[in-house]
Amino acid sequence: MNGKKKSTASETKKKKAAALRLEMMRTYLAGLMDDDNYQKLSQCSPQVIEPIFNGAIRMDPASIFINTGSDRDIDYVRKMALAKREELPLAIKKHTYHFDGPNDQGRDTANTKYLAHSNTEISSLQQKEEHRAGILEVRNILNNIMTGKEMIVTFISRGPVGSPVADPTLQVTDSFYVIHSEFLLYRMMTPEEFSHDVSQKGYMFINYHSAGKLTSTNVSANLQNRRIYMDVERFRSYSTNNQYAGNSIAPKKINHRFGNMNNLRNHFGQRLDEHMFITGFDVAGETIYFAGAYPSGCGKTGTAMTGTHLIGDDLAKIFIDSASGEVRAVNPEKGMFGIIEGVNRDDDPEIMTLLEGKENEVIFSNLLVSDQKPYWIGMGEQLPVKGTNFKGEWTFKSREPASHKNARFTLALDAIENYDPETENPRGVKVSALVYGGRDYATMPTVVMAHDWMNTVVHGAIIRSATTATEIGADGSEKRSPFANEAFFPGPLGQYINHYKAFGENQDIAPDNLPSGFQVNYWLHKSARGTLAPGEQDGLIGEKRDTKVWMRIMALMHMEDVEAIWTPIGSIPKYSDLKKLFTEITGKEYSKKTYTKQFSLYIDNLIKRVDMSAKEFAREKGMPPEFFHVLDTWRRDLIALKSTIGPIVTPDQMIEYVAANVDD
Ligand code: SPV
Ligand code: MN
Repeated sequence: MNGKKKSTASETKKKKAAALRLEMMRTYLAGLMDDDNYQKLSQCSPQVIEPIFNGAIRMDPASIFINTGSDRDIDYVRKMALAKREELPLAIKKHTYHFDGPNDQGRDTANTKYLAHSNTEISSLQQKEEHRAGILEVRNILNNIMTGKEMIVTFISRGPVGSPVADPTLQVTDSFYVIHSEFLLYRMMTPEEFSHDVSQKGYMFINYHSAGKLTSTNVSANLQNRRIYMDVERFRSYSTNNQYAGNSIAPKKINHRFGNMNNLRNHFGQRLDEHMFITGFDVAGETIYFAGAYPSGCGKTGTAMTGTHLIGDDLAKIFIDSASGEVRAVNPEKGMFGIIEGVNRDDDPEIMTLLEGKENEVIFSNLLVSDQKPYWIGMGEQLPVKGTNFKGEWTFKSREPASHKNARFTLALDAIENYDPETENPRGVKVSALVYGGRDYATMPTVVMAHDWMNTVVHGAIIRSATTATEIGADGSEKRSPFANEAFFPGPLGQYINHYKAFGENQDIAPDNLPSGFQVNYWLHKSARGTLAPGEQDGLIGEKRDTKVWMRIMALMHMEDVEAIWTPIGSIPKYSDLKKLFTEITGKEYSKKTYTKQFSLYIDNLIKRVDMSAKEFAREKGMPPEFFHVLDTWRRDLIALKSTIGPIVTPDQMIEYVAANVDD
């Protein structure tokens, strides 16, 4: 009796204290905003007001703008981005451009760190900072960072509004460019909708960003204090003194990492947050959706665009819908932040139409502007004699690159011709196949279909790529790139592999609904696959437009509409099927010689890859033995094949070998 009374008394006290704190927070925030914004703020639950208050008191802005995503609010954001010269106008009315500083053109991997407790394990491929020390360090940088500036608060749904897998995400920033970009890339919610979503889901991602002090040309001045710190214990991020979207726009890669961590902790073997496009193809009267992972800058957007039903080009939240027994996926984004180099009329007509169109909004970044027109390398047009680019005044004579390799365009997907309205379906779309695209010059055949789920996991885990301009300081050297997601997976790789394995083994997936797995490689070089003819230039064996054929053959292989050839590492398509598709889709004659180059097994290279991968993953803690069993089996079968046929095995030889040696 006594105890109960006491607890009621302490509860009343707690409630009173909470009410007082709320009152204090409201009063403080009211002092920083007009009535209109205060009205919008008052739709926020106390839980949502708290991080807004915390941001304001630390960063000390002159005023606060509450962005509800309404037309009126977004107009203000557009206007301010121009007024503050974070964006500048182009001749086409809805088009603008933005420059990041010359040293702020990619993700800053050196200063991107996970803040985690000592008992929270972080991937061996990532950087960890002790939680408390990291927070103290970044707090020092955040103190008063917004003095004299306006702080913008935005409420985002990382996924279709109402989707059970969408992450409620709060963005606090002083950059109107960031919010304008986020308007094109993400779904915005009202404070009321957001507060409701947070209370239903019991979590939110909280992101603080400041571009910091700006130079006279409006780029971040204090790069020495650039930090991208991610508190994975509380899903809060602190991004300071930067503007490049991969660092500043937290709902992209920063929150993608939180999504992964959340899955590991709360949805083990049930949800995957992947660095994947989602795109669909009409095949035999059905729409088949693929999700595909490619390391940054390795053709992911281009491949996504080959689909007739585009859902997304960068990220996928994949989950098991237990009601239907299907593996389904939503795009946490609704826009595209695409690499612009090499985008031209011949290769990317749909994108080009938008980049030149008058109807849709586009933000260009880090390219060349002359006479209010954007130019970039590989646009298929004569460059002007002079202009301004992200480094300043540019002249044709200077021989400096006109645009940065990581120059981008930002636009909303619904402007694109092959946009699929299913993008907004809170239940997502059914995923039939997972594709992993490495960038390797010599080893992996162009298309390989995994034998089973564990083989899919191995194919995803062993892809490698050359480093690209999406990361600062990239030198083009080859590195491992498990699932093209290693940069964004906070946990240890062993845990990730177990999580993937458990996902495919989840009993909630109906047997027919388990996605097929493929590894693709568009990057084979002529010199690595046979000798060059006298005078022949080295280069890629295939072309960009062949991607359509590779996607179609994978759909047919998945549907078992075509026969495939068994090999130790997976099955490969037959020449006759590809030849037909090449004629049908590209109008191109596909020679047997090219096919043989693209699909022969170079056994020594493959064994090297197997051994290297086994060695790398043996260093990871907690790896499932099944993973190594797959690699051992590949190795055993490759050696047997080599001893019968030799170090290079053509598809024709493979067919004969299978007939003689392999039981069905
Ligand atoms: C990538 O590099 O994978 C991108 C662009 O999609 S970034 O926003 O930098 O991550
Ligand atoms: Mn990406």
